Amino acid sequence: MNADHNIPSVAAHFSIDGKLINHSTLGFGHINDTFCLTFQSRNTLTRYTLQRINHNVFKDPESLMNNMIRVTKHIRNKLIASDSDQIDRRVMTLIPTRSGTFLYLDEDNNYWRIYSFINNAVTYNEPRSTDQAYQAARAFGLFQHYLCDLPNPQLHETIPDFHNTRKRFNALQSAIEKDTLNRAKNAKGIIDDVYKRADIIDTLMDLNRSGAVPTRVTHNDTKINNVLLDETTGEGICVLDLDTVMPGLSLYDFGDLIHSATSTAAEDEHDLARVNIDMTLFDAVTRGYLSGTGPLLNQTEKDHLVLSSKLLTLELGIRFLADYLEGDHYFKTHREGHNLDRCKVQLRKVHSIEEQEDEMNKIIRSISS
Ligand code: GN1
Ligand code: MG
Repeated sequence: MNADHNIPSVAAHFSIDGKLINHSTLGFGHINDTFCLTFQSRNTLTRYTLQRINHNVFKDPESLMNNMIRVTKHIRNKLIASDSDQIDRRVMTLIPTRSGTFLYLDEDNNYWRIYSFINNAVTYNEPRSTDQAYQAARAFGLFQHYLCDLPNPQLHETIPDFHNTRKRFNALQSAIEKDTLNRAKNAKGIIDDVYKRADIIDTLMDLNRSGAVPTRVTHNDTKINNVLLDETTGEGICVLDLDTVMPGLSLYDFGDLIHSATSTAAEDEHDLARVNIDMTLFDAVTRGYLSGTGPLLNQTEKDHLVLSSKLLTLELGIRFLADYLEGDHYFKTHREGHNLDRCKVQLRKVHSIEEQEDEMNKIIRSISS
């Protein structure tokens, strides 16, 4: 926990009854700081999730919160309209501050927000079964389905060009050329590996520009640990981490799901021999995602599921590598060379996809028919 933050004083600005009796860090996110708070009111204990928004990454927290309010309200209305059970466990609930907004800005210019804590639910960094992979993917698919008719205006772009792979690639190139920390020599093989794949960098954006693949409201960070699964039933219950929900392509969400939910190795696994894209999990994730999106995707989108798996896996590798070369300012790191290790895992996954492309296409054909 960051010793600089006075959590009780932050929590006191939110409209919560009772006394804060405990707080601890929570989750494995690379960007924001997350804490679990326990309040006692008479004999009842209630938990909440407190987050500090990383404003170096999210430059406009007010607009971001505006997105989040609209998105959670829209989903809540959909759940009500469909007579869903346990609505408060299926969509995040923001807690207002004592002045009635949803953001508290402290003296050090940190932005804070609180949600209700969803009990009896868990996240996984890697899937432990095909059912978990299916459930996580279905929840993200459903999420996109719920948001397909979000009324105008368009959501604010919380990180401009977030999945603009061309810009990500150019940023990497410039980091390699500058090589400010003289780290490129540690990454020679992996840099070559990325450059060999430069020909696919523009593919998804080109499909979008031509109109073949539409812009939709997408999550844009569909890592498997960004969805809660019910601890008892295993059902994918609630999608988290809504900071990057904005205009995007469905294929971004599918591709990001594939690299995070079809591999049982950690994102920073040292032993690359343990890293591969598992075809049973690929089958489960694809089924889950398509069952959630329902009839939403068009044929061109369906035809590019494998390509998006490869491109988004590569894109994240590029981002990890650029951050490593630039001095690890973006992703939180916990050891030396952490971002380089993460990049190697992503590239190993790209290889694994290339090795199994035919099999992946076969799986998709069999699901579609
Ligand atoms: C970050 O915040 P978190 O840890 O869920 C990142 C994603 C990456 C992911 C890789 C805003 O997600 O884009 O895919 O790390 N989020 C942002 O683990 O950059
Ligand atoms: Mg997260």
